[in-house]
Order: sequence, then C-alpha cells, then structure tokens
Amino acid sequence: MKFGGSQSSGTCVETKTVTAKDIGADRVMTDDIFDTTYCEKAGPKPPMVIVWRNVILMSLLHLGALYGVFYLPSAKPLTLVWAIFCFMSSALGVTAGAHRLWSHRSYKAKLPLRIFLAVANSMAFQNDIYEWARDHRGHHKYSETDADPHNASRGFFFSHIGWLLMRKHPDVIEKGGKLDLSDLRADKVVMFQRRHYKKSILVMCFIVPTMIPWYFWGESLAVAFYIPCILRYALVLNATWLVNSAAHMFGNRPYDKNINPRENTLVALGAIGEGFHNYHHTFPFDYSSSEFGIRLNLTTCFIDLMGLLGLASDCKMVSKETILARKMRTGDGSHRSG
Ligand code: ST9
Ligand code: ZN
Ligand code: ZN
Repeated sequence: MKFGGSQSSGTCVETKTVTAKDIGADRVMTDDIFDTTYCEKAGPKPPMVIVWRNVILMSLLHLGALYGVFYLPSAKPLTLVWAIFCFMSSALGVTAGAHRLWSHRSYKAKLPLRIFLAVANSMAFQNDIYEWARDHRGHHKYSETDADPHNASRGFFFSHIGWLLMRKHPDVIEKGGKLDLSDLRADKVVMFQRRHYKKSILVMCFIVPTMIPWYFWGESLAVAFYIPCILRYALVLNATWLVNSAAHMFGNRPYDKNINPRENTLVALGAIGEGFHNYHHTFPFDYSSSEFGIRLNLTTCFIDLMGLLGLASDCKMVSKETILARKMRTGDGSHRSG
C-alpha cells in the first residue's frame, strides 16, 4: 500500500523521519484506507426500511432539547458550567477516543486514559466503541458508496441523521463483516464497555449529568435533566453528525479534489477539531486529523496534554513535505501557499 511519503511523530513523542512503511504497515490495522477496488452492485437499490422506533426517539430527543433551550435563562451558572463540562467530556470520548484512538489507531493510550475515554464515550451515547469504530472504518474504506454506513452521496439528511432511522444497506453489513477488528476485540476496555453498554449509558449519559447539579448545588430536576442531559446530548450528536453531512459537502479540498470530504472551519469549531475532513480522509492516520496541529483543535490539545502526562504516545503525524507534495498532486489549489 502506498501512502506517498514520509511521516513524523506528533508532539507527544520526538520527531523522526520515517518511510512510507511506517505510515501504514506498522499499524495494528489499515482498514481505514479507501478501497479503490470495491464496486457498487448493479441493478435497483434495496428498498428503504424506516425504523419507526428510532424516528420517534430521535424526534422526542430533539423536542426535549428545544424545550431545554427555554430553560437556559433559569439555570444556575454552575449548571451551565457543568453542561459545558459534560459536552466537552462526551465530545472527547468520541473524538480522542472512538475516533482517533480506536477507529484509526493514530496514537497509543495507556490504560487509565483508555478507561477515561471509554467512560466519556458512554456519556456521548453514540453506540459502543466497537460498533462506532467498525462503522467508521467502513466509512473510510468504502467512502460515499453503498458500503458506507452514512454514504453522503445519498444527501445531507441521510448522512446527518437519516442513516440512523432506517435499516442499513446490505453492503454495509457484508463489507463491514470483512473489516479487521481484531485490535478492538483484543482491547479489554473496548469489550468491557460493549458488554456493559446499556448500563453505562444509563449512568453516564442520563443519571450523572442530571443528578450532579440537583444533588450538589440544588438545581431543579427539570433544569438538570433538560440542559446538561438532553440538550447537551443532542448538541454533541448534531456536532458529530455535521462531520458526516456538512463536512462532506461544504468547504474546500486542498489535499484531494477527487474526494468529497471538505475542510470546514465551522464544523471544526463545533466538533472540537474534527472538521478538517479533506485532510482527514487523505491522511486518516494523523493523530491531529488536521495539518495544523492544535489550531481550532481542542482534541489535539487534549491528546498532547495526555502525552505530557505520559498517558499518550506514538502520535502519528504526516510530514510537511508529504502534505505539500500531496497538495500539489491532487489538491484543489486553495492552500497552495500553506
Ligand atoms: C450515533 C453514531 O449517533 C454517530 C456516529 C458518527 C460517526 C461520525 C464520524 C465522523 C468523524 C469523527 C468526528 C467526531 C466528532 C465528534 C464531535 C463531538 C462534539 N459491519 O445495526 P443493526 C451487523 S448513534 C458489520 O441492527 P440494521 C450487526 O452486527 C446514536 N456488521 O442494523 C448485526 O449483526 P448481528 C444513538 C454490521 O438492522 C446486524 O448487522 N444510537 C455492520 O440495519 C444488524 O445490525 C442510535 O440511534 C457493519 N458496519 O439497523 C442507534 N452494521 O445480528 C441507531 C451492522 O449478528 N442504530 N452490522 O448482531 C440502530 O438502531 C440500527 O443500527 C439501525 C440499523 C436502525 C440504524
Ligand atoms: Zn467522512
Ligand atoms: Zn475518521
């Protein structure tokens, strides 16, 4: 497999020049690299089967979140701080955890950090880490085809939330079943979270965000339920989904103009550093998910901090020469000087 150049380690370990082999071959898995050999099956597409239970639950969640907005003026300041804390924790459980660590293996994390990220991931309630990483590897490997769980060529709504409201395309399950997930199965933290997933989301996504403000500073149960729990959950979900929808449609393509994922600053802001999506699909193994390190990237700040504390290491990062060469070869010209 060719990755076209050299790579250096991120800020959490020393910089070194390495060969193309180091970019992919030494990783635990490479099933997040786009598969150019896959072809969608000819003939009519299978019928769309709507899952009404999910439609109802997602509608209730979003109505509840809207209701929460009206509670904002009556919330105690500490409750708002707590809601932001819950937003950040659950976001990190997705970005630094399910995404950069477990889906892409872009850095290594010691046990205490993996435990923190798994707990934070349960607060985000976006399917367990195993399922999330499996679907996400499929998204990279079969991007924007029938085998991509949130295939953006089916439109904004489908890639944003629609894919969670209907049965999956059979190719998602067929191709997903062939992905190498052995590293996930070997990770005790991932498998523990999967075994106890329902209990963990009940506690981390619903009970803890609601009970802490009520118990410790006497917030009303209604405010504590609708703001740090429901509104926060809906915001994290939508910030995440925007990476699948908006960042596959709006923005420039400085690294590869032949793919749809884009650089989207607004999404990067809301998704704590995950909006540099043209870069990310071009170099999925980079621990920053961006050319620009910590710029607009709280997730990279967090991983770097964990590196300083000795909890994260082996951060993979693409060298400037490789990035420049790739921009010249396949970019849309929008960053040529950058
Ligand atoms: C949620 C996930 O929101 C969000 C993920 C977003 C990813 C974003 C990535 C962008 C980059 C990162 C950015 C992060 C930014 C974060 C910012 C934070 C501020 N391969 O699933 P079933 C098997 S979740 C292989 O029922 P259906 C499966 O194992 C929200 N096999 O499929 C099972 O086998 P078995 C909350 C697969 O029936 C069988 O197929 N959660 C694969 O089609 C059936 O599985 C929900 O809303 C695969 N890829 O139903 C729940 N997939 O029977 C939503 C499946 O042997 N999910 N299989 O066990 C569901 O209800 C259902 O999955 C469904 C499909 C209705 C959608
Ligand atoms: Zn994508
Ligand atoms: Zn990814």
